[in-house]
Amino acid sequence: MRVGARVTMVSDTQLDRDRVRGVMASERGSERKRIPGALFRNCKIEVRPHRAWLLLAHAGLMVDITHYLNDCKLILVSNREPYEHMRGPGGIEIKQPAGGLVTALDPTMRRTHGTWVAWGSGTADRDVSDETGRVAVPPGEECYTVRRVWLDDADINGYYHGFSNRALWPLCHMLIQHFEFRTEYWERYRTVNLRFAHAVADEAERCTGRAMAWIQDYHFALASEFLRAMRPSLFIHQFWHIPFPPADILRLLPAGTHEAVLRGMLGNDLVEFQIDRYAVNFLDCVDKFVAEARVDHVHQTITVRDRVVHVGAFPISIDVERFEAMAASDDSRARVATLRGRYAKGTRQLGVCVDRIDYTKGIPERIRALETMWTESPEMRERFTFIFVCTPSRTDLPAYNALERDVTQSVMSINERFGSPEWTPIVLINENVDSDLLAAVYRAADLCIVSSLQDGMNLVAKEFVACQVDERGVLILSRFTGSAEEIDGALLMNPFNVDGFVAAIAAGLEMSPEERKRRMHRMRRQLHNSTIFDWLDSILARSTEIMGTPPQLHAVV
Ligand code: ADQ
Repeated sequence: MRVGARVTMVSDTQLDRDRVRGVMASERGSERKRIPGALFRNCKIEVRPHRAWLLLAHAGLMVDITHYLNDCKLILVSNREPYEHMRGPGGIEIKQPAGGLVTALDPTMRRTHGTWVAWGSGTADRDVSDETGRVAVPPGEECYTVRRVWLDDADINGYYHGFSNRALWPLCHMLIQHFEFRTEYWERYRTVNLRFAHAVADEAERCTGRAMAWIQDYHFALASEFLRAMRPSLFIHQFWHIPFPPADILRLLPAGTHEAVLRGMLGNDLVEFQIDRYAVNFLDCVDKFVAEARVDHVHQTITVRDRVVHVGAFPISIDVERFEAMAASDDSRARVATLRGRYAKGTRQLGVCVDRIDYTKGIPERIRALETMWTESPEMRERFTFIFVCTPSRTDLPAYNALERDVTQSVMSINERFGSPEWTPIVLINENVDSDLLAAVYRAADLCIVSSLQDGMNLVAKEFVACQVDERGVLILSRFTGSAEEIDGALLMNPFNVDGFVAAIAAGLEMSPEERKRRMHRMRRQLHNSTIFDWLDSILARSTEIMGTPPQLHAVV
């Protein structure tokens, strides 16, 4: 815990205590949650026409996509692993990262007995894995395999902190002032991608029937091409979670490198993006930089030599019913009362924002808008309190540390300048909070601001909508998020335009209860038709269509 910064903090344990001044905590190790023991036991099964099978577990509704896979083994590839073995005081502990991807894919992996290939990042991972890095999970049930790929410090620096996070991440978000290319990063990225491709090829080799590899994200732009060379007939597809930039930005990568990234991605049979704009950028880049590729912009396909690569938009979402249930619980209701009693007494409103501290999320821009509003319109002071739930992220990179310091200092100075004994303008929760508390904060809020400068999708916007069970909140959403192209009912704004940003906050605060309800109701209805399980379903449906194997519905007992 770091002590010293003069800001106001509230955390789960402090909710029921008085406000604490002068302390800020940061629990860096807490980004992962422990596995709830019997989470997936006692599953009951139900059929839904035109959609996949659903597993009703007490964790919420989960889609079962086994009918798409039939006898086809799913080999999933991601940088982070679904289970991490850690050395703890009482022996080896198992942790599971919080997040939508694991929530959606873990049940699928359990039922299909697939293999999840990922970086073995846990301190005790090697102790429990066999000589090829394989371990059966989840503990006590052992129904699928995690295949760990080992990375040393130089690999992590070059592949992960280097090319992935200092080069591709800023470039794809078009924030080129943060772009940093080193040959060493690139070489490590290639080596690690090759190592992952070998691990996947070996897993495909081990299975007697067909296999499908599904690669996640920008950490593996080259893996598909390597894998294609090793296993030409394997069905390979990739979901790209972040934006894909236009050609003029991609070519900031040195000559040879940007073409290599595109050729790498063309190793896939299907490349999935969050929204159509990113898919279009990818097609344009391939058109410009890959001489041997023929691009069909209408059908969104690319022919390279004798192969056809399909491209499409598949917007990711959240486990809507899980968030809704958390927000509607008795615990949540009690927390909402506490939060509103403390921060939104009388006519005062409560705003919230939730982010990893990342320069793509527009946090300084948001602080600047609030500061401008409170400076230029003193009558807006005391009208609302803002809760910032900001979790430190990628703290090994200097740009992220600098941003965290900057955010803390700006919040302190705003609180000192505008605050009063009765009012703290910004309450900073500088830690990773558990999802139950998050759901209560979302429910309690009258206003949620998502101000990303660029964002592939942004799940916070969707979580806020899911948790607004009272339908009283307004969503102020950056135009530059994937969510803005999906959600109809938010107040859209441009975070670079401070006056427009201030006007959007003012409009949100002034909006009538009827108008808020109308918009929120519409957004909630949309969200229910587009959950993370619909996302999974549509990707697998498209994959099997391309593979030429229509799904077979069969009873699951
Ligand atoms: P991220 O950049 O991580 O994901 P986002 O979609 O906003 O961005 O998801 C962040 C998640 O972390 C949310 O579930 C949020 O609740 C959680 N979170 C953030 N701060 C937290 C805190 N302090 N405490 C607890 N939880 C916190 C990338 C892309 C996105 C894309 C996702 C999924 O950058 O554009 O939406 O992948 O594809």
